[in-house]
Amino acid sequence: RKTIFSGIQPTGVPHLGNYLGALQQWVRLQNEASPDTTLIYSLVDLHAITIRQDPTQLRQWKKESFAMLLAIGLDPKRSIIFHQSDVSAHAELMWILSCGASTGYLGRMTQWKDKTASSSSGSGGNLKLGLFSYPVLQAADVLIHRATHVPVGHDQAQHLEFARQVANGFNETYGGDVLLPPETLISPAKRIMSLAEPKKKMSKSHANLKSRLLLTDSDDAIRGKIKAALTDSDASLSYDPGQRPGVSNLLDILFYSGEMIDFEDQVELAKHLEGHSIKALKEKVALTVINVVAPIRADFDRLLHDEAALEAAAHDGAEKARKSAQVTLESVKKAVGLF
Ligand code: AQP
Repeated sequence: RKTIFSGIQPTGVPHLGNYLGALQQWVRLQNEASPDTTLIYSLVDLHAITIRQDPTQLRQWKKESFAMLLAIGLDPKRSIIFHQSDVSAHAELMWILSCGASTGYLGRMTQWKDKTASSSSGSGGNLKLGLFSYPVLQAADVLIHRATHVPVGHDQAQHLEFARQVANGFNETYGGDVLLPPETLISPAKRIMSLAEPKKKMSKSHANLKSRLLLTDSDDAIRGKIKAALTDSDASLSYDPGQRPGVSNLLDILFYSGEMIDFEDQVELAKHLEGHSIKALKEKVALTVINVVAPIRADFDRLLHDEAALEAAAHDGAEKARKSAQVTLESVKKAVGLF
């Protein structure tokens, strides 16, 4: 039996990168799952607070992100959708696992090294413990539900490898098969890059609002942001992410937003569009993105206004997730000798 688990941080309205890189796959997995597959999707708010958040803003983002998961097509009757902090077993298991997690290994995680390198002190003196131990919480998220398959973006593959090591380490230490090492399902979509700085990834929390296409953006906003997207002075079209990151990002967006059905890859798509100006490419990308975003936006607007239904769905999801988590937490506590 399969159990699929994945999470997204409620650190803002999800953008097209989140959708093409992760959320779209969550919906596909749900719609193609056999009846005995369990699907669990979490809004990982405990991860969100590894960076300081404004409480009012966080509450709002949690609500909006929940509505968005429904708007993209996740069905709360089929998938368990819940706020991570509603299920305290995630944090409890994290503590137990962190007692066996090596700080050396955590310090070698690419994301931590990147953050350390970019922190003002350079030595990580300013960085917080929660950010350092983030992969342990991520391991707990997956292991607490005995996930067999975890869909993630390329950047998360290392953290999943860590989760497998944590599970195997725990089983070796305490005997038996208490924790289940999960398999990684890498999303087929590449990272979508920022429209303003195409060498950086599109991100929810970047200060520049024009750098991302939100799943709530109006048609005009989408057209405007894509029109303003940074490209280069070469008037022709070619796919070359290293040399031409802006144009290549637009081709990636086009490819993963729907055009991939007809083309082998982005190089072939670029060839097909030979002779188009950058302006014409941008218009085509905008139309394609509008086709993806408009129905999601309409559902989102409707759902966000039905607070009672949203709360009921979150309550129901939390209850189911608590039940799923309880089974693992009890066997872990027993194995460790906590009862
Ligand atoms: N630009 C992207 N392209 C493709 N996939 C992306 N993901 C994020 N950005 C892109 C994927 O979305 C899922 C959920 O992401 P997350 O919220 O858990 O964390 P994140 O990767 O840190 O996302 P953001 O948007 O950049 O948020 P902030 O700004 O808060 O850090 C993941 O599967 C991720 O791979």
